[in-house]
Amino acid sequence: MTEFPNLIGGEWTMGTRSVPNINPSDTNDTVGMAASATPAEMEAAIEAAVAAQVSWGKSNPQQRFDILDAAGTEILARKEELGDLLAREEGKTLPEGIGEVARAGQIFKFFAGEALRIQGESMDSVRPGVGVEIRREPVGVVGMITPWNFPIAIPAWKVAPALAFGNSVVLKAAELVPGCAWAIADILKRAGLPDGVFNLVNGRGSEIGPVMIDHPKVNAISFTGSVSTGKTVAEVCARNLKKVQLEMGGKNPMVVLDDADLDVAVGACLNGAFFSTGQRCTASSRLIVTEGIYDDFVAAMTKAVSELKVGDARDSSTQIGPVVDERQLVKDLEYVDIAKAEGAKLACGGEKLDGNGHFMAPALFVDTTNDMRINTEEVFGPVATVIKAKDYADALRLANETEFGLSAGICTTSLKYASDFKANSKAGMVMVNLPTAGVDYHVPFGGTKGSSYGSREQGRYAAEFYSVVKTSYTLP
Ligand code: UN1
Repeated sequence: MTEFPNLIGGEWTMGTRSVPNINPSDTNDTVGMAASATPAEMEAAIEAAVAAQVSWGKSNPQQRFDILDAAGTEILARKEELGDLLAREEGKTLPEGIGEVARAGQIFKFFAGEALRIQGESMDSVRPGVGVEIRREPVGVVGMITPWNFPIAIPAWKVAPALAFGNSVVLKAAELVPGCAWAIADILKRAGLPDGVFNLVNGRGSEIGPVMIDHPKVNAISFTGSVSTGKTVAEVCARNLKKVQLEMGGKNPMVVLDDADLDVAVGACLNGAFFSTGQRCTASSRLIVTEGIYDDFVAAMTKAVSELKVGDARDSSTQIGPVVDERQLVKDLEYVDIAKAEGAKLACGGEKLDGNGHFMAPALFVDTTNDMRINTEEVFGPVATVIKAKDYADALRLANETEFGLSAGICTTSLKYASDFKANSKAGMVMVNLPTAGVDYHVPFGGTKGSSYGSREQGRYAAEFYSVVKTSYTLP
């Protein structure tokens, strides 16, 4: 049986406890056994990270470049194999899994380059003869908590910038997807990363998470997950005066205007709402459609959704893989019932499908209103709704009327409406004629309101979280 051990201070360890990694497409298939760390192992990993950070923080940019670049090269070279592991443990389709692995490789390459580009500033003081310098320094030890839905890309976009800026890392990946996190650990170790600079501590979040976020020697926490856990993380970090960054949920609107190209709109909505089984915080879960195109859109969208082929993630004919686990499937089906009880009209799907996996027919609700629970709470599954809007102004209002603000899209052929939407959407990311999900790796990622907290992830902006500036004054 394959084992996915933790990596603590450069040592692989299965510890005293392990849990099976189950394939959501076929629950009879065990991908391997994953180490499940104890609080004491989390403590040990933090101590290892503290010790290793001192020299890693002083390492030169070439060393960091070489290691991150080598990791990126290996990830890209093995994208089919690792994409298959991802599809097998998480349930993304094979093309999605391979695409995500490629993205992780590109992220490592990007941040390899960033290690060479860490910049400072120098300027004259306002006092005569005095010079001022501003330098970016590592934050120290960064703790990371990552979700199951992007098992390799999200760890990559936290770990790569952390290392590029000279920090050491303790990563706790989601229990459902230990394989991809283990692959990153294995690749970094073989790329020559010194012991203790990167530590993998998978285990039960409720047991080892608090040890990490409350620990006085962990200087910063980067978290992606639910709003409720995120709030707790922020509270504990605030109490410890710890730097914190949170990426949480979304209830992302996709506006479809009368002048939209119907095929483009249906394509963007189908991808945004249902690809990756709708398990993306950037998923287009509220489709806000103006009156003139509403009936045509609903007819075309219903047809497209009902034709989606749900099945084993690694079967080449599958378009939509399984829901990640039993608990999430129960939650998705509960939301279908909630929506029905609220008076939303089910156009198609919404039922559990037969098979050895957690399969669900993608659900499309029509004639919904923005105040229904199905439109205010994040489902995180293959469920989308259609909301009718009078005109553009009404659609914009509905799009912004949410406690979240991650991503927002508009389908239109009008430059005027596209420009107005980019200016007036309250989301952190805006897409025109594109799905709300599926972002680039070299530009900032993040939202407003209940979706994000702290500085942005990814691209050059990652420097804000993974470094701290020092200002020095010199009188020669
Ligand atoms: C994407 O849509 O390409 O958990 C990325 C999530 C996000 C990542 C989405 N943090 O879904």
